Amino acid sequence: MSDQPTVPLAFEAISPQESRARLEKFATRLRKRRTVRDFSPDPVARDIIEQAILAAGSAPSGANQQPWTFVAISDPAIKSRIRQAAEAEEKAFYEGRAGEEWLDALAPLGTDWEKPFLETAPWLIAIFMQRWGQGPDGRRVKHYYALESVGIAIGFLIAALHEAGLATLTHTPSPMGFLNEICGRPDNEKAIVLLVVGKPADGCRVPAITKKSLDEIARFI
Ligand code: IYR
Repeated sequence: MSDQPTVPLAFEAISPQESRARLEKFATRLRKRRTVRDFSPDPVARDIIEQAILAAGSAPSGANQQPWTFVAISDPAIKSRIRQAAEAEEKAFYEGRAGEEWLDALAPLGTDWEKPFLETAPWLIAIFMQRWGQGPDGRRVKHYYALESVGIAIGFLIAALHEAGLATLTHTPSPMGFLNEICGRPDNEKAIVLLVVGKPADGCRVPAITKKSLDEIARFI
């Protein structure tokens, strides 16, 4: 082992019974998460968003470089600019750029170019990947597995917000370059997801889709 400083692991040993009981609760709750496109304008307190971002920031990352920036947006004027820019991209996407095969794959979701939720929902969180970092001397620092790391952090964020009783939409208007300008992020950062966050609208409905079974997604060898 190296002589880097260490601290004791905060580890709580539990029995298999306790594992099962906890998983039953946790997995049952996670399975109730659904992507929502119909949001209530009800506000959500900033400290709730802060705690969820802190949970996301605890995710593992390549060389612990934590190559992410979370921009949480609640200002109606900024949300409106984001909606305008996103809808311009989405219109081009749905009216040709996507191609027939992609549009066929999206058909069960019933999506289209209009994105009113970008203004209705109380929060948008733009998650940026830092393609490279900056050393104290201003020189570029290579980031390892940045995209994988950001993907894991976004998973933590979605799970934390769900646990907090909030709904999310993993929105990916493509391309998302406009977010750098609107959010004031530098060129080394690339928007990966625009997460829409809030409470679902009263009477919100979601597509009748299902998740694959264990047999379909897992192999034990
Ligand atoms: N970005 C578009 C299209 C879209 C693409 C995928 I892949 C989805 O899972 C859902 C939508 C939109 O947001 O409508």
